[in-house]
Amino acid sequence: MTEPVTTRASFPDGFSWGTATAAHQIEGGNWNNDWWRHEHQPGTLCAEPSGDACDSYHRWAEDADLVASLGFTDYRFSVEWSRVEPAPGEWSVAALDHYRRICDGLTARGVNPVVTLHHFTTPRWLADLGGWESADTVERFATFCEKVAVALGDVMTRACTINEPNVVAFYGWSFGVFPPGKRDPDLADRVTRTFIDAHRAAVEAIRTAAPGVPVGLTLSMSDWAAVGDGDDRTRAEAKLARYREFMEDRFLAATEGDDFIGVQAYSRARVGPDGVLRTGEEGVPMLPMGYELWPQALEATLRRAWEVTGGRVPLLVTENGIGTDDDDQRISYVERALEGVLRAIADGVDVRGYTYWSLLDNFEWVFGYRPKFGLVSVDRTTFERTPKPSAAWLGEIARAGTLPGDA
Ligand code: GCO
Repeated sequence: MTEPVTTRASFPDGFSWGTATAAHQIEGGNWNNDWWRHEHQPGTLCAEPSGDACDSYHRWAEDADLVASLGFTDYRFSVEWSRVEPAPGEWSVAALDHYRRICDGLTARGVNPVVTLHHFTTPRWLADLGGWESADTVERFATFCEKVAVALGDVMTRACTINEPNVVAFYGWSFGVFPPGKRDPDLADRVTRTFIDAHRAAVEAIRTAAPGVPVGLTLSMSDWAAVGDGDDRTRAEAKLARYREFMEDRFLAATEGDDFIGVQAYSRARVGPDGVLRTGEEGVPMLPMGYELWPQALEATLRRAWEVTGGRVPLLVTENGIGTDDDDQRISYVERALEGVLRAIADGVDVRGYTYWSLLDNFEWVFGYRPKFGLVSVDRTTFERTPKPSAAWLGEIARAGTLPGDA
């Protein structure tokens, strides 16, 4: 496929430039959640346990220094529910204070704290009570959001309710590789509905406790493509429509009235008559994550989110990135993705910011520490952080508000 020529232009004034992490992937020692248990259970696909991760629970100030010195305006991180509410109804003041210190520390460095309330992990006790299969979790999550919003309301600049609920529902209950490792489409459907209700309840709880803080959902989206000819093509298209409905459209419909939609895109999903294909198109490289190197995904998903929601809610790229050992490949992937963002903006899509996943090489869930998404590498023994060339490259774009070569 030939790509359209980009009309190079600057990003709009006030466009935010961030980098993201998530508690379980960087903090270390999060033994009280469902993922930790999953990592230690025999028979899962997990490559290795998360262990100390990047020790960011203790080294958050070093991370904040990096974000600020590289030139980013925003840092998106998540609060770990199992630390804040280690047992039902038991709230840790110390944990909330910890996250408040991070927000204050970022602000002092000139960086906006963007807080995610749920990023894949659920307290063990809650998982044991049925977790997202139980409608009771909606209220428990709203209460948790309220506690966090009360504690951080005056120091966070944006709140993301639930990170990729579609991925959690699909991989946890349909595909069976995330906790709780089930393969039951009806349960996956029920979990999806719980997530949607929980998102709405969380928006309300956060708006009440922290008025004025923009709040939204962050959704994993793919550039879906049907392949095949004739009847096969027709069947592929029907399948694609069902996937999209399950993975994306139901969630997009639930963002009505939100302050932003967080679009998260990495690659493309090719669908044949029997489902998602595991092989890439000839000539398109496959990444170690098992999907195609497809920077076009970001532009496609931004345009689709905008179209499906009728342009009623502004968009933010809350994640985009690439797991690769080749940092030049990272730079060219991000550059192409950003060109797509500029094209979408030029066509009137209201995109307010770009967030690279991730600041650090970190715990990539089932894959363990093998995939390297970070702008900064982390020594697995000393935890020493070393910025890669892509970190300075993207930081410079953030400072300038234009792609290299543009005036
Ligand atoms: C997400 C994931 C991140 C992953 C990233 C790379 O929000 O998509 O939660 O945690 O690390 O997507 O696969």
